Amino acid sequence: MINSDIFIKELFKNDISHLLVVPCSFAKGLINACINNSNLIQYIPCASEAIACSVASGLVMSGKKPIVIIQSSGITNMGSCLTSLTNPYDIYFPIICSWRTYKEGDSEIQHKHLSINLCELINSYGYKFEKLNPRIEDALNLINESFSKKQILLINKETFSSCELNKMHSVNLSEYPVRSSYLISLNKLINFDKSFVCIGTTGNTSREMHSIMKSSSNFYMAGNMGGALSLGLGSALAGKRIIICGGDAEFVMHLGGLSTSGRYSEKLFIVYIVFDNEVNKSTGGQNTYQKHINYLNLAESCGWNVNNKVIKSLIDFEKQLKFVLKLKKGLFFFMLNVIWIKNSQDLHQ
Ligand SMILES: Cc1ncc(C[n+]2csc(CCOP(=O)(O)OP(=O)(O)O)c2C)c(N)n1
Repeated sequence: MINSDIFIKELFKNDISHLLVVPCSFAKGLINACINNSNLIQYIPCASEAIACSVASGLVMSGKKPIVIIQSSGITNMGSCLTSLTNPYDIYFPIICSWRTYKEGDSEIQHKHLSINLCELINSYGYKFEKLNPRIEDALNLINESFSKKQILLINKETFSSCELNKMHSVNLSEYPVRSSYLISLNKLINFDKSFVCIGTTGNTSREMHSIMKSSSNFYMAGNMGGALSLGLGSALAGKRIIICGGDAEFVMHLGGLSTSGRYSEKLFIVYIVFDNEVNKSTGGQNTYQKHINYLNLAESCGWNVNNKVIKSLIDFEKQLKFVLKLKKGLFFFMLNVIWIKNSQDLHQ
């Protein structure tokens, strides 16, 4: 096992300049160590793996030494960047990728295919793969040679030691309601009305919905991060009344879904509820660092009807939702501040 804190300091000594990250719980220790030491190496949270890869390319082209950290489920998102930018233009940088395993009944379905086919996929992108050796010197060698070799460095759950995030970097949302209380209230308001289909985004939102909202016509998506809104758009185009519940990190991964759906504001019924807990709770609680985003303005400018403020209480939520659920058509965007419960039983991804 590599000591995450020591490793970050060694990376700094090796002139690594930036870590571009879409979190995975396997890399949580390394990510936390990087955030704790962001005075040494700049931590760049990325909305998607495609973005991480393009930003890293720009950094390399400008003389910097970045490292990308992602989860195997996100390697497909990088495909275009790898095959049409880094490969043809010979741009090299280390990509650390957690290799998610799959065990029937114990793992999320999203990991099934790549648990077997990851290496083949990497090769098909024109890359080689190496397992990141748990000896620090070997790992550093692999990192350094990745600046002149197209290779992806695979890690498992045990590669990096855990590392607590310093208090100054953790998020405190204690004054907000818990997400599950909103979901209970949503379930009550739709009252088993089968004309509504609720869709949950990957991670803890779907898991909570599954335990709170049992309706079999709902769909709780474990995977396809960033795609819940577009999935809902498809069902709405087919005539369904859609309610999407999702996280703030999921929301930004494929933001284009907002502009595509906005075109149909007069014709379809979709309610999109974003639960902003300011973190990637499902992968270990890393801050999303998205305070700069005005979600409501963004949705409005894409053609969605928005509340004029972020919802912070259950009473407000129920009042607004009751009104909207009576309507026949329209795209309605709700932004809610929620807290996550630290000790809830969740399966980190
Ligand atoms: C393409 C892809 N990249 C990364 C992941 C790993 N992942 C799963 S859930 C998640 C974070 C979700 O955060 P958010 O949407 O804010 O919801 P929360 O977990 O906070 O409830 C990440 C990064 C993934 N499943 N798929």
